[in-house]
Amino acid sequence: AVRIAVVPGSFDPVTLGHLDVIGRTARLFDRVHVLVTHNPGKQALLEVDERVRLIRESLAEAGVDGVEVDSLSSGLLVDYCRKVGAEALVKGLRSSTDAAYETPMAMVNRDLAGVETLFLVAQPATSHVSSSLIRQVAALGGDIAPYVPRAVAAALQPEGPVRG
Ligand code: COD
Repeated sequence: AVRIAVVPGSFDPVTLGHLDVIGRTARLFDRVHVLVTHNPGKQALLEVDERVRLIRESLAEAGVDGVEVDSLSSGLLVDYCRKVGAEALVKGLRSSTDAAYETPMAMVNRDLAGVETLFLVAQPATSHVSSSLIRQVAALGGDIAPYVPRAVAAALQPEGPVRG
């Protein structure tokens, strides 16, 4: 059977940590859908379409093939999984905070539709990187280049960092 996974997230913006998880998922599954969701609990920086574009460019830049990038404007994550025939969600795990946040969602998604959630442990080199930190550093003029794909740095800091 063809094994399909969905890697969901806000990706506001996509970081080198996200890319690591997407690339590792692509090596484990036949097909991967990266799904940009709108998280109502978070103050957004980028429009969803812009996030999709930046993920596509970053994957091309990193040479990751065979990954589709989509967005979810309404409905449940598991409905999307059903639609594309995915049996698993894949998430990155940076810390016990991530685990505490993700565990109930994984349970609900399995209850709702029998969709399993797999966790990939973050790479030490990028385990401290989060989109919220990037948004903050970018807003204050610091250099985000070490943490994000080139396309993201170019979009968020076209003139380069103000400081650093
Ligand atoms: N290294 C490894 N993994 C990382 C890193 C890093 N440096 N940074 C982030 N990650 C992981 C996160 O742990 C997460 O798994 C994923 O990447 C995405 O992160 P974010 O911050 O972009 O996205 P979130 O946490 O805002 O994710 C939003 C969800 C997709 C969880 C949420 O919007 C959602 O589930 N929406 C669907 C609605 C739904 O179906 N709800 C009901 C069932 S729960």
